[in-house]
Amino acid sequence: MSGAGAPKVTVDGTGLRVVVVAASWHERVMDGLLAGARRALAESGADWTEVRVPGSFELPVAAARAAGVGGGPAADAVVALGVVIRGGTPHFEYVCAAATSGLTDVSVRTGVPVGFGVLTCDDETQALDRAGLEGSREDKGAEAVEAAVATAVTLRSLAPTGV
Ligand code: DLZ
Repeated sequence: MSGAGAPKVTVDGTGLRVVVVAASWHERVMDGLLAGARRALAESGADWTEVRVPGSFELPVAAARAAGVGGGPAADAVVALGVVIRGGTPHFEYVCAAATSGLTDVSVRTGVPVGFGVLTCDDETQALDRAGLEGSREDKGAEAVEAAVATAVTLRSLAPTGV
């Protein structure tokens, strides 16, 4: 998959409450993703809070809580940020699959959009290129925010489904 064809999404997120759940592996890349997410959130006008978890495997459970599972107020949108880099064992596939299916599940079950800002890369160079840092080609932290906020705004215009 390449970043070609990505839309330029600009939305007014004023009045929305967004929770950013961020993993902690690969600090330099994560710093870029978080900075991009913060820039996009500030531009959108949404209010946000951030929580950290150890690895991308833990993102779904934190996203679920942010989306109201287990009690407490549900955010209007959740943004999940993480970086998984392929190693020499099948661990990569398991962590990527758990994060992807877990976050999809949270979104569909709760009706709270989850922006997917989890990089799944062969090496650190690929990850840095997508981290929104100086010299990066893409800014996946910002893209994940824009997608989540835009979807939250869209969902407000649709009738509740009872899901
Ligand atoms: C164990 C592990 C490995 C090998 N690699 C990564 C990674 O590249 N990115 C990431 O976010 N997390 C990694 N983890 C940690 C798992 O996500 C998880 O935190 C641990 O398996 C503990 O549940």
